[in-house]
Amino acid sequence: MNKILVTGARGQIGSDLVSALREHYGATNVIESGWRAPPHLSESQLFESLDVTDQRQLYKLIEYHQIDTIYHLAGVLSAKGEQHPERCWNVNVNGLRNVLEAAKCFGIQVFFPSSIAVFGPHSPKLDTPQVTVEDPTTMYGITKVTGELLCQYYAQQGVDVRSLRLPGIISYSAPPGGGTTDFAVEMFHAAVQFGTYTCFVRPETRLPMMYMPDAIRAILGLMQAAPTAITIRSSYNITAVSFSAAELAAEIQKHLPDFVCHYKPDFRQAIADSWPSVIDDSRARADWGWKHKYNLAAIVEEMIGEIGFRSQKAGN
Ligand code: AKB
Repeated sequence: MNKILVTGARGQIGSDLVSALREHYGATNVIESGWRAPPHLSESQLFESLDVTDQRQLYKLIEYHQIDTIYHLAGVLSAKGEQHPERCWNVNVNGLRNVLEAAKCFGIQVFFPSSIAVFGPHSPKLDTPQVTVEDPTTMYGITKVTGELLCQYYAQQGVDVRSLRLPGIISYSAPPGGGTTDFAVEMFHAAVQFGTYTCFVRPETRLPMMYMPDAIRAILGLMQAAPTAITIRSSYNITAVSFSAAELAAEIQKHLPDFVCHYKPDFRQAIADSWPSVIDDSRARADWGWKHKYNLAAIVEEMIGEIGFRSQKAGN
């Protein structure tokens, strides 16, 4: 029987992952946690306030709910991390260490989202291999490299911890919060609502991306794979598509021909420039059968449809 704790449950990935987990494992077996309780909770939605840097609070919650699986999504993303580096280190590293210590203590399975941010200017930009130079320039990237090493260390001590180096995630249900790949999601919303967007990276900036339903399938697929299939305990490279800001704008214009995109790069350009454009995820595909479903055209079609439908419903 799975009794699941999701940290950072109200973030971009958490919002969709919690619904998928509730569908798979039953609503009452999934406990959401985060800084603040959401304003509206139905009776079957279990929520606990949790600061992952507080080890005692975490242990109490695990014991009380008899948790056997943690999806540890609480974290500070790349752009926010540059504005608050100390908080980024504290939440991303100390929070993860608390979760892994608890996992060792209570025999808990853990999912940890790493990122393409582990790579840096000396990592190959194209087909970035699973094992290569990792020299991140951001505090966020540094915390993810450290996190991966912690995962590998605790795995050697018997913890069943599994991880993915996620690319930019695109979704319509919850907004991303403080990342560099956020321009992609922002562009969709601005295109539908205002017909214009000022993008904070240059048009030729190309990054690996993935649509949320693919990301959810990847996370669940990894966690459900037989332990013997998992040959990498630091973190798997994983990807779906790579496109530039200009290619995304052009694909959106196929649906919204009047859409205009302007470009005004800010500090996030340097972060994007330090990351790979296309990564090689062949180990994930070979080890546990990872396969993406959505290409750029399919992502854009669904995103435009869903955002349009939702803003019509909201009367915008
Ligand atoms: C970010 O932009 O910070 C994240 C990531 C790629 O890890 N989306």
